[in-house]
Amino acid sequence: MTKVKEWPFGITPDNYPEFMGRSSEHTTRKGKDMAGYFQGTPEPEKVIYEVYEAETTGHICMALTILKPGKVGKEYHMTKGHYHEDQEAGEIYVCLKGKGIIIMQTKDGLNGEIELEPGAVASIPPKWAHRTVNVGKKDFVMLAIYPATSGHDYGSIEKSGFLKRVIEEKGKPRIF
Ligand code: PAN
Ligand code: ZN
Repeated sequence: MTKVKEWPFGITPDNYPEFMGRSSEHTTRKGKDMAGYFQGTPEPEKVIYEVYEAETTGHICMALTILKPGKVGKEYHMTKGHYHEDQEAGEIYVCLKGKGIIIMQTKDGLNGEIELEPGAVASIPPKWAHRTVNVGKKDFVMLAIYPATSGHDYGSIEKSGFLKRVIEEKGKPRIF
């Protein structure tokens, strides 16, 4: 990742667009970028989520994810999900806006989930794959903080998916 000039700053649910403007990488994931991830087929041009990343402080990266509300069939919008290439790299998520669920798993078959609402912080241990799901009606906005050396391994999830999916049933999220 390209290094941006370090600057002292605070991020709040209101001023996060400032971080978007100063980040060094911006990724937009549309339906066509996520073929095979959902049970159904997403509309190709529909934006599912955006990520703004920067190596901000020393060897720490920050990434802001804006996950749009919506579903593909009954399945809520979600990120691709990944393991970290560095097996020792954990991660902290801080929820700024919206309502989400992180689903997590290990290669040994353990799995778990954490619900996120504004102000909630989640700790993702090393070796746990993680995916974020927007189960609310508005944008889900969260900040991820992780070692700059983490790296992202998308391959195993792209191939085998997660053990669990999050769908809407009778107006509520159900994990199965
Ligand atoms: C996050 C994720 C971000 C997008 O910053 O990278 O939410 O999800 P995917 O990378 O799975 O598409 C993070 O976990 N960084 O390590
Ligand atoms: Zn991660």
